[in-house]
Amino acid sequence: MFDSLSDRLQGVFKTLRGQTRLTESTVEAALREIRLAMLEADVNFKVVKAFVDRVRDRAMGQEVMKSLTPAQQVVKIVREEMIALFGDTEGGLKPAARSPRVILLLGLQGSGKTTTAAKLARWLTKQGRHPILVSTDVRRPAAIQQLNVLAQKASIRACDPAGELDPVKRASAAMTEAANTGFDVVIVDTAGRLHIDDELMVELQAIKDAVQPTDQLFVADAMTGQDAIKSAGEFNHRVGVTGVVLSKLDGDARGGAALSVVSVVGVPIAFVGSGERIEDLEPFHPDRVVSRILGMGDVLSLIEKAEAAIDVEQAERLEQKIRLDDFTLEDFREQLRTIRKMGPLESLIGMIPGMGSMKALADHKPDEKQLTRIDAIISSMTAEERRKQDIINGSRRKRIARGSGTSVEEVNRLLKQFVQMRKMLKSIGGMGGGKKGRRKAMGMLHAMEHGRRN
Ligand SMILES: Nc1nc2c(ncn2[C@@H]2O[C@H](COP(=O)(O)OP(=O)(O)OP(=O)(O)O)[C@@H](O)[C@H]2O)c(=O)[nH]1
Ligand SMILES: [Mg+2]
Repeated sequence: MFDSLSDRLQGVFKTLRGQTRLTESTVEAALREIRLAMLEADVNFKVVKAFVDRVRDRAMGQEVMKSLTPAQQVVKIVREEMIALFGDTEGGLKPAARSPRVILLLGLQGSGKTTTAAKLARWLTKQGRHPILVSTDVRRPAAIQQLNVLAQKASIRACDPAGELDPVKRASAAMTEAANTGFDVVIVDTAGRLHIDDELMVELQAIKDAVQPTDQLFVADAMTGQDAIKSAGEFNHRVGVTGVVLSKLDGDARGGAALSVVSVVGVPIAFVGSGERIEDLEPFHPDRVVSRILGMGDVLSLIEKAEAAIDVEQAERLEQKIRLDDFTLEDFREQLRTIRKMGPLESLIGMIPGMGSMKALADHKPDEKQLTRIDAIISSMTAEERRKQDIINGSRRKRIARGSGTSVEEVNRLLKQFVQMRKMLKSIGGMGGGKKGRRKAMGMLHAMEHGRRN
């Protein structure tokens, strides 16, 4: 998402930076490009117009045109105005005193409510909360079962009173269970419709009256673009919406919906869903998304991802090993697997500053297949070889290459780089533990990933 918008805007900035002095006509030309780029990304046209007008007002100002770095000033203005489009509020859930917190999920059919319910429960668990899920979707056969299955996968309790087919009673049962058993968040999944209809609205209102939600999150399928915005507006009008969850941002959504929703509906984006896995939900951070669009990288998200995937104990064991110079190919393989748990490498690389443009990276894109090969090579070694790589002589190398379906050159390269990496790791190993140490270690592993290709 946002890829083409990002490319185009970065192109505009590049042209601007090429100018030593900005004139009104160069700024006007840039604004025209920005306008087109945003319209093409499916941003609501009224939002685009207001945006461009605001940027123009500020960019044509005396201080900007006369400043020593007018182009940078314009980039700064675009950045600030874009953050303002997102409402300039951090995503996630606002603190609430009430317990249990009750989250009602709303949205059209297939928008991702049920999936989001489970993802949200998982996210809350990570925040130390104890959520309970309940489905009130009695209309679609198997909808209740769908939530139960997802809940089970995520080890979350789903309240499912046997034979109860009244949506309000199902929601109330979850409230009672939460009160009796100490769950501090109740997540209520609701039925969807292809279009907004009165029957559904009456049902949602009844559920709302019964559970008195703290949050009413509208789940919008980002792929449907402006339609998602329109229905968010209607739900807001009829039942009330306190925040939006944009789902399916991993698809080929152009991003316009995300950039329009706050201006059009007036509620902030709380979370974004970026995949079908239960982990694929994150609080929305406007400044980071804007930085990503404008090509400034998204280091914070990257760090968070890395920290979520690394289990602390494992990281400490690793640090210890590095300090004792006892880091083996076995550990290396384990680390590679950890990196892969963080998600596709391409998406991680995209977050590194200066690497925003994937196209430029096309010919040295780190390649998942290559990682599989490295894993295969290490797995073809004996346990002893993995512990003491020095014993891997010529004939062993041949055997390993054959066993892993690779070549002796590849085995050689891997071993050479492993030795280099050990050296690098050792030199940072003495820097002490804690978060900083872990981050450093991750950074080194990434460096290794890059080194492999050189
Ligand atoms: N790629 C991707 N798929 C998603 C995401 N969120 C949900 N889906 C998929 O979208 C489909 C519909 O999701 P559901 O959670 O069942 O949607 P719903 O709103 O509960 O649908 P109804 O209950 O029929 O109204 C499923 O196949 C999900 O796996 C996402 O962030 N990315
Ligand atoms: Mg559902």
